[in-house]
Amino acid sequence: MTKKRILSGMQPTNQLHLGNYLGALRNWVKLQEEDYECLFCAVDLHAITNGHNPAVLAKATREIAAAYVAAGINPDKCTIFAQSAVPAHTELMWLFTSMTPLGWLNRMTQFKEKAGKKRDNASLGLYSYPVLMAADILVYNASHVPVGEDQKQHLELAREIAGTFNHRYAKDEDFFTLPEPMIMGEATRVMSLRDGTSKMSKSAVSDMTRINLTDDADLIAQKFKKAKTDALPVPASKEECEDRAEAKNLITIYAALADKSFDEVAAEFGGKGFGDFKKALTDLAVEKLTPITSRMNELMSDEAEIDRILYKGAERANELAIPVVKKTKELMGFWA
Ligand code: AQP
Repeated sequence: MTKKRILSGMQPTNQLHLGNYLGALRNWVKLQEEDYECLFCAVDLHAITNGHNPAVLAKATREIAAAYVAAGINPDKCTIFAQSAVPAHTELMWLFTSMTPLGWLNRMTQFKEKAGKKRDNASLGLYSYPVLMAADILVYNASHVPVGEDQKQHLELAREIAGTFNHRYAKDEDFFTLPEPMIMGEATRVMSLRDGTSKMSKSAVSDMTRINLTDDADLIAQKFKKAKTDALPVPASKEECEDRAEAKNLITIYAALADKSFDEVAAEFGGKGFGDFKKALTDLAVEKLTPITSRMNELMSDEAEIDRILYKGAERANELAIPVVKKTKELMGFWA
């Protein structure tokens, strides 16, 4: 029987942060031990949709690959590659654009958030991002996509596109697998350290809003120390977190890093001052992240090794993706 297949990716837009790690990467490391074929890419084509710096794109792509390996993804077991090294993604995306009504894209909250008030200046790439994401997934017939909560809506769109294609061109047979989102762990949506109502994000202007995987112990301590909280003691339960988004976020982060439940951590620290809690949180984050950071730095000093991993990954990814696009075009009636 064919193995179930996982596809997921991260954008080389900036440094990876704790949200990317807890919401996605850490879960991938666990999943590679299960019965899945795993493909993990650096989604560099997505990274250009909101403006980018050509001088750092390749380096950021290598950094993503280095972060994957440093966090524990085994390149001999999983396929690690750059999205742009597999042209089938963009070809399939184009085929999908003609079966994606604008109304579906208009619902996407990520576009609304990223385009903000300057919607008319936002690129077509940013708007059509979810269609490319659908192609990223469907071109491998991935059965499961481990992502953070923020990507759930895009996954639903990928399922709608797959369903539309199957209905229109494949006589309702399951040519494209409808992918299942996998939203795992306590920290499915890590929030900004300065505003508990907005997501921790690579592209947020202030670096103090996030813990980067490349931050050293001093910087981690400084960022948690300055993280917004309130004048009350640490909440002792979820119920006490009402209107206390920042406190809830810090407990969630602690729970995810410690592999404990939210309730366990709230019971342990509830009623104490935030000073003590932030100190414990810093120690825990440093303990968990420092080995990843140093391994990442080590890997980044050996570019040739990262390129070897990316090259091998691209070969395998192309091998899987090219026949899918070929068959898609055949089903759509293209001259071959
Ligand atoms: N704050 C978060 N909490 C939990 N999971 C998160 N992810 C991102 N932010 C959080 C998950 O990380 C994976 C890779 O995300 P991405 O690189 O594709 O970009 P994104 O989702 O758009 O994340 P950012 O940090 O906000 O990037 P920018 O600012 O560059 O757009 C995904 O699985 C995502 O769910």
